[in-house]
Amino acid sequence: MKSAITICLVPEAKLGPFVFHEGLADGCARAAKHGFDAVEIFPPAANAIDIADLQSLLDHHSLQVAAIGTGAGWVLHKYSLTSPDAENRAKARDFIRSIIELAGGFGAPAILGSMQSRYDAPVTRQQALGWLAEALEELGELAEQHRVPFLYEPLNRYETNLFNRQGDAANFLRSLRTRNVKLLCDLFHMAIEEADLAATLEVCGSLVGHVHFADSNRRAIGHGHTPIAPIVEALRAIGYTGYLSAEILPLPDADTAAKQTIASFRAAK
Ligand code: LER
Ligand code: MN
Repeated sequence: MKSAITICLVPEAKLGPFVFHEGLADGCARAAKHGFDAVEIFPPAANAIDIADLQSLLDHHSLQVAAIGTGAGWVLHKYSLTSPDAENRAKARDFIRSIIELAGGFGAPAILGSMQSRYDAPVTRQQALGWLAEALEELGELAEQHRVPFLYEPLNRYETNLFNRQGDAANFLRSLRTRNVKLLCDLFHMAIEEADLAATLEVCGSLVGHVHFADSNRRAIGHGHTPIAPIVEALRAIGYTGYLSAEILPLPDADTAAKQTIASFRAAK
């Protein structure tokens, strides 16, 4: 398994679960200094990233891109794949497509988290899941062209009413034609929703495509009450070799959270 840490480039998400907020150069330098293998980036849009600049930072610090998030489409524009407004749904797909292309160029997957949003009457669950499935079919195939998966992230009940539990989301993904959408298992959401995190990961098996490495209170692993050893054992048992990516609050400060994360990662690995 490989380690990653988050860099947020969206000032409006300053209070979100991201470790570094001072730009790509600063975030890459600090990620490398702490010994991470990769960075996970939360950009305002695909065209906000200068590809050559990012590549030179990655080369300079021997880092990879673990994944790129699409949540700014929701935070900044309220774009949603399950909006009742067809034009909004189309803009949501455009936004995500451009992030898949950007991330694909770095050999990394894009993430669907907040842009799934939630449905409310008069939209029915069936309608919302229909729109989600249609989008995942297309976005999964687009990601395939870059030989990376597209990541679907079940969120806790306070953030979505589509899928809160990994097993339910896994069954939904198995019902699609595309085989290229994988689960992003965020241990913070799982601590709220799952009865047994390790057993859930074992059931999801090869569908586990990425892990957000966060404790029960969304702080660095070891700063909450999620027992991490059985989770890592389960990931090993299913042959997971992807990232454990610290999508966490920068508490008590970014560098302490980073240091705690890398220590927990090394102890667990
Ligand atoms: C995104 O990865 C996530 O976990 C959501 O809770 C958005 O903050
Ligand atoms: Mn997450």
